[in-house]
Amino acid sequence: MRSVLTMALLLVLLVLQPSAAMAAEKIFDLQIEQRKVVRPGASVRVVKGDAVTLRWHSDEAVQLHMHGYDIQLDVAAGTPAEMRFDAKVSGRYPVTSHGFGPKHGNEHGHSHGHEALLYVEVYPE
Ligand SMILES: [Cu+2]
Repeated sequence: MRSVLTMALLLVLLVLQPSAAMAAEKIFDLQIEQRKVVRPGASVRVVKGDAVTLRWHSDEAVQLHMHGYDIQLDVAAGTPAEMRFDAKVSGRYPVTSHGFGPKHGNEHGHSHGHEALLYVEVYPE
């Protein structure tokens, strides 16, 4: 009886394994220098289901905004800060700046630089 249960459990584990292996934890270290992301291609690619961390490093204080997932993050100069999200919806999402320097926090409203710093691309499974 016990071995049957063990077998059943093994089967369940074997069946579950492939899908569990597809979702991954992905961490990206991103460096901003002189108001640009230092990274060839300037996009981050993940797969739907991934648990994603964008770890931002900047040489200047900045408030970042990832569109779609709508995450805002304040990054201080020289101190890494993290954006974490589960990539539940596929698509291409720009990360823009709400302003560099120490003053942006007092600004009203919601303004962006005209250029995206980075694109996050979430691919279907
Ligand atoms: Cu914004």
